[in-house]
Amino acid sequence: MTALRSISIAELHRRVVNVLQGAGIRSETAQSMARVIVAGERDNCKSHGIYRLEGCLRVLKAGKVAGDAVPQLLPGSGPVLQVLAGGGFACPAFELAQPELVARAETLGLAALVIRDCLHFSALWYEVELLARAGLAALSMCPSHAAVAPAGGTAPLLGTNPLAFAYPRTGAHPYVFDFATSVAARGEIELHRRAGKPLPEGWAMDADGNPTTDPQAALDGAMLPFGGHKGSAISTMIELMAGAMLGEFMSAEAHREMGGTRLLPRHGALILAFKPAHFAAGSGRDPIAEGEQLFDAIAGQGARLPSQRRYAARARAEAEGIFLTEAEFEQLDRLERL
Ligand code: NDP
Ligand code: PYC
Repeated sequence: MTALRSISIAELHRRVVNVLQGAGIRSETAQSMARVIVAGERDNCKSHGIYRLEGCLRVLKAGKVAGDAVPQLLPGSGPVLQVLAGGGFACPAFELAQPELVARAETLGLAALVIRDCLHFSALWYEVELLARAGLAALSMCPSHAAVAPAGGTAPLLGTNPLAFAYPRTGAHPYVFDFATSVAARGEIELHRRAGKPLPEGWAMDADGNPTTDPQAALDGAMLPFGGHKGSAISTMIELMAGAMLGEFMSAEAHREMGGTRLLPRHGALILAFKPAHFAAGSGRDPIAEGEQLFDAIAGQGARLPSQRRYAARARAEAEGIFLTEAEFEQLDRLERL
């Protein structure tokens, strides 16, 4: 069994900021990126934790992200907010716009945040969970780079296109689900490759369109959408809503722009926020209490809620620190020395 050693959340944050600032990323952006990367480790979402650092540094070195971009929130008071990420990472753009998104959804009942021209490398639950903690239901989605074949197809066209949803709860962590619309996130395939482990069947096809369990052949070929034609359609919706509709890159264009999947994709992102009480007005019902009844009924069948594993990992990390392998500590040492 691999030996693990604990590091505090604050210390890991400090080290991640060091790595990012050392690579030339401006301080506020490095802080914002570290919050989301460390949250990934804290919640044991390994495919979007410190593993992502090398990808962030690689795209920076290639000159394909603006590490010094200062996001700009466009003025206005309507339901659609726009924040210009300026070819920078998405996290500081989201953080900048978040209070105004919450305020507008509170006032108008619903509001949408468009993040323009960003690199979105992180897990989407981070964004929707924050909005649900502010009492909003939220959806977040973005394209990625073409790595997934549409159901019935044989070549990469769609992105791994994540979709996250959150709903507020009383006295409990928000209900949150967040998944790639591919069978697994691309990061998971890369983690299997690094660990020398075969993929489960049904995740991918090789460059000739044949099913494969070899992670490298999958990375060179095409991933598959989850749920066959259903996942394929949801992924297509994300291309349309967070790509075509925003006038931003869809996954195939992002793929071309970045010269393949080696570099993080560049595109837009769409985050929708809803004030449940506005929608239930006149029904005489409490939409949050209604949600609680459903969650109780789900749990009553012995099923677990999505994010339950994540929240349990968080509680452990908050009590005992984050457990990393020696190889991960070495990775941090190496990246801090660059
Ligand atoms: P997972 O398959 O790991 O998890 C999907 C969701 O299902 C989670 O909310 C998870 O909760 C929940 N879940 C898992 N098992 C169960 C179960 N038995 N019962 C109930 N719920 C369950 O996600 P993916 O591998 O598809 O995606 C991983 C991450 O990759 C996501 O955070 C996504 O945002 C990110 N991503 C980001 C991209 C980007 O462009 N920025 C692109 C693609 C993916 P829990 O966590 O508690 O297990
Ligand atoms: O895991 O597929 C992925 C991914 C792409 C961009 C960020 N995460």
